[in-house]
Amino acid sequence: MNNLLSISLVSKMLPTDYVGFTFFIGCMAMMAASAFFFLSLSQFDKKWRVSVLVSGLITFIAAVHYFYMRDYWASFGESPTFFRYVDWVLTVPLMCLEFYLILKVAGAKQSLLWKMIIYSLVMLVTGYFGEAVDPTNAWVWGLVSGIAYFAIVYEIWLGEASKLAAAAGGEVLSAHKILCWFVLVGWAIYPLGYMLGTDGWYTGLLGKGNVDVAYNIADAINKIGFGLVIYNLAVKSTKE
Ligand SMILES: *C/C=C(C)/C=C/C=C(C)/C=C/C1=C(C)CCCC1(C)C
Repeated sequence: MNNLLSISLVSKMLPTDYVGFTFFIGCMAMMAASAFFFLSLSQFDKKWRVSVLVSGLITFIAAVHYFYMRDYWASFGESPTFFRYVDWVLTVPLMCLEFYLILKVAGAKQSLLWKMIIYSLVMLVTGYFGEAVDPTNAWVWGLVSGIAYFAIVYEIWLGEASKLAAAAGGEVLSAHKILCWFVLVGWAIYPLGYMLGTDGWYTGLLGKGNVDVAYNIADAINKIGFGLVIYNLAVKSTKE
């Protein structure tokens, strides 16, 4: 049997394997969050259901990847970089979709959605090249990725998306602001993890660390946190 086929869902985990532990907790947290979002759907007005559904899809897609990643780590003791990036390529555009969906009340156009999706794909594809394809130039790929990341930050904090949020006002504006902080602070954990996991001019400053622990913590904060902000917005707007 080849290596991929022999991956099983029950592999050994040592008590000292804290990386494996964060993968395990990630599986459970993402699953629980998905159940929570899906089961809450019927309580909301129709126009909010899609947003909460997308929150659930984000954590559900992550849950499935976490099962694979946990097992990959347990079997090979290596970072599951490929599954990690497949997960992100699916879930980060869905997070861009969340911005678009809540800003639709203020007239957000599809061009805003596509712009953000393109920025996020540039950010992730270049990040993958730096980690998996051309790690000797990790810092160059990381820099390009970082520029795309700042384009997203700019768009939501100061660009078109921020203007739409201001026009929407009320609960949409407050939710948008919290999501902006998630992207600025919560998402910044990823480039930090990248710098701990790759070699570059920054290695002397930061030292080396476990990239998966950083990514797993960041995913839990960002995917579940993002979903809860949307959930909260849906609860408040349904009551009004
Ligand atoms: C659910 C997954 C999320 C929100 C993933 C977000 C990932 C990033 C913001 C990654 C950013 C990166 C950089 C800004 C530079 C280095 C390479 C990356 C891809 C780690």
